[in-house]
Amino acid sequence: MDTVQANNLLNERRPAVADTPVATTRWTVAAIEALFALPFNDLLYRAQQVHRDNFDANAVQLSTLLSIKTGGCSEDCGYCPQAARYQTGVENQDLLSVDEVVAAARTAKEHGATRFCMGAAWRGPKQRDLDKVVAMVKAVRGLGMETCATLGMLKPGQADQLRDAGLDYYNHNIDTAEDNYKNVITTRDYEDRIDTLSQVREAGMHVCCGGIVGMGETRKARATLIAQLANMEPYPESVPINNLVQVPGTPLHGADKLDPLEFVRTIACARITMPKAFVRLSAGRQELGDGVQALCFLAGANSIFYGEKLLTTGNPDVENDRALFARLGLKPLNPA
Ligand code: SAM
Ligand code: DTB
Ligand code: SF4
Repeated sequence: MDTVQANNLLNERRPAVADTPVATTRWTVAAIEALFALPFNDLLYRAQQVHRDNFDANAVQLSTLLSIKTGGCSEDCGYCPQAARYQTGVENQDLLSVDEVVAAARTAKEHGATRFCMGAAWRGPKQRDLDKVVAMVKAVRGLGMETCATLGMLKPGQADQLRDAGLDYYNHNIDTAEDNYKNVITTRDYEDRIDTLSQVREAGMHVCCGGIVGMGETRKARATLIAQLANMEPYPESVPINNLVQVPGTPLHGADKLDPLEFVRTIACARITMPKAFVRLSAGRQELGDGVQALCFLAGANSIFYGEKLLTTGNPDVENDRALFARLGLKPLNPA
């Protein structure tokens, strides 16, 4: 496809119906495939323009992750080292205490993180566990940090409890395109994810929702994932794009590695289609290296996970990120 054809296809974007309250644009998969097909420089130029129209191009939001309950998960997500059924060497850890969580949040704040994200290896929280998470959210909020939690599927009423505790964001990824979902996860449906996301929206919390690439999917599947995120009404405030971290013992270990420039293209497509979202360069930064990360920032990524660990796998350490930010002239958004 040449650039003219690509640009023609981009015009396929359909404006939202006139009476829709939120100004939003519907993206066809073909239009996003056309973005992917642009010459790399044209795609990055366009993404950078959208980025500058909506954000300070040199500011990056810093979120720190903590695994508050690790391993032993009942689900079968093909990418995940925390599923009980895969032998990955991850050590199970029961739900941490509020004090342990607050201590980690305090350290994250001292290092400059503004958002603290608590992740649990659950299909969904039991009520007695949610009560403890509510206490954690209140305590982390009390430190003056934004709060995020990723706890799996929510039952009716649980989103309201989290909102009342002061939770700012709920992370719940669709992970992959709907028609690829069964190839990656069989213990729940794509619809289950959408149902929890609706509950989070209805409770009035911000939505953090993204996916994983590098799982052997086609470019069309990547374009479909981006379309499904961009066509949510409204689209998520925060969009983590993860590059699969291949963990031995998981079914996706050994999947064909994604060309790093294709990962950059995915970030650019997320930026163009979700102009006001924080697009997070998420898992997989260690494997990308500094040069590719710099291209991701140029493509419109403006958030990272900050701190030496994601949930169970490694992440660049704070010193490396500080050095990278200095080399690129980037600054943390709203430093503490
Ligand atoms: N159990 C909850 C759930 O699945 O929603 C919350 C925690 S789960 C680990 C959060 C997200 O981490 C997943 O949706 C997936 O996008 C991401 N993730 C897990 N393992 C990953 C891996 N090996 N590489 C990249 N992302 C991964
Ligand atoms: C997201 O999209 N990525 C983060 C966070 N949300 C919870 C998790 C990445 C996990 C990578 C594998 C691990 O460390 O266990
Ligand atoms: Fe469990 Fe979440 Fe991992 Fe799936 S991604 S196995 S639900 S911890």
